[in-house]
Amino acid sequence: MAALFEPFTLKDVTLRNRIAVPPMCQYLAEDGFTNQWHEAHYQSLARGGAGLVIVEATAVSPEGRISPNCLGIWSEEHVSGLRSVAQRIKDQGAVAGIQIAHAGRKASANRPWEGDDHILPTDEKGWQPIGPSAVAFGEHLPVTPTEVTKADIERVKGDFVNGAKRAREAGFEWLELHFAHGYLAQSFFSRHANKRTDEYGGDAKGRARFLLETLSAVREEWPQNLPLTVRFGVIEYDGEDEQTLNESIELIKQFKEIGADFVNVSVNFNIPKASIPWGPAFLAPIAERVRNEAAIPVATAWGVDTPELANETIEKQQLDLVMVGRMHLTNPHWTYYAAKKLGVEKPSWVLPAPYAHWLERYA
Ligand code: FMN
Repeated sequence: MAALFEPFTLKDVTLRNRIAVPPMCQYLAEDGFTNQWHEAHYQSLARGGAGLVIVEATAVSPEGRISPNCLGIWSEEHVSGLRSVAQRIKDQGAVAGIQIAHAGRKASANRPWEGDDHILPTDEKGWQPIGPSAVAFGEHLPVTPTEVTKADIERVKGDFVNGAKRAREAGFEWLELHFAHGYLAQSFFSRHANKRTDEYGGDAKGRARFLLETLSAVREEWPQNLPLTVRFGVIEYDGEDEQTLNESIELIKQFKEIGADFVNVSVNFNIPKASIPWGPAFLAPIAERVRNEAAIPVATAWGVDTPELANETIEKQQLDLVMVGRMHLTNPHWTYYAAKKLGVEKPSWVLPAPYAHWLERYA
């Protein structure tokens, strides 16, 4: 059996294989609500055979959306639509995950295909973003965020806790906190974005405080028997990478101590001009280092998306799960394709019977 097709158990949840669909924003919600697009999209991804499907960055408050069309989980009214999406994922045999998020200073942006740039707070579609300090990301996101007060920090932590509660009410079994990609939590940990002089800034301990307090508060809410995971950028590619990586791994050890079960290792994206060495599975060795040094199961995305490469990262114990993003957009049945390529016995049966039977019969 190919390593990629071994089941994976974390807490009380077992994935049927090591393939996960990472969160991918669809930018098609109105007022944060799911619609038929989300239902069909997530159902088809789960039908394709992946072990875990993580619903896109879902904002814990309206101001925490990347764009006006991001999903939301800031009110009880959002729960029923999300429940329906989670149910569709589960009905297809995948574990239903969700990423909850606050976009921080990158909030209030146009959709990627409509410019990806800030919508100004003066525009009726836009709003004023917040951040750890009044420092703008720059380039296409030039709006200077409002520096959060301690009251704001308490409010946002509470929003994450309420988001986690609602995610559970909606039936999700795998929770991912978005601590990556330059959004609010990641920017708190960043030397580029966080210039605070109070206890939420300064050295790594201060910059970590918001992340640790948020995780800890969510841990109280999220059931102990279900995976609580973090997507965390551990490297900026700004020339100070060893320092960032070391600080990040130390922080991940603390995440683990206060109850994180798994890390989806990613890139920081706190600055517009990073020198990211894009290439197949370029983060796998970094994720492996996190796995070994912090002794926590990991996944990563970013070009781990040929069956052979994905299988190798699991076989070599670099990763515990592979996150296959864009390839799932080209082919929601990527797991079937991988099963065939890797010589899995009866590969068609990673798909539901009405497909599998005919594919096997006329193979
Ligand atoms: N990453 C997140 O953490 N949250 C998101 O909501 C999110 N939205 C994305 C939307 C799209 C359309 C794409 C292509 C990527 C998005 N990402 C997001 C990043 C993906 O999760 C993933 O890291 C990226 O696609 C690289 O993996 P891949 O090479 O397998 O595609």
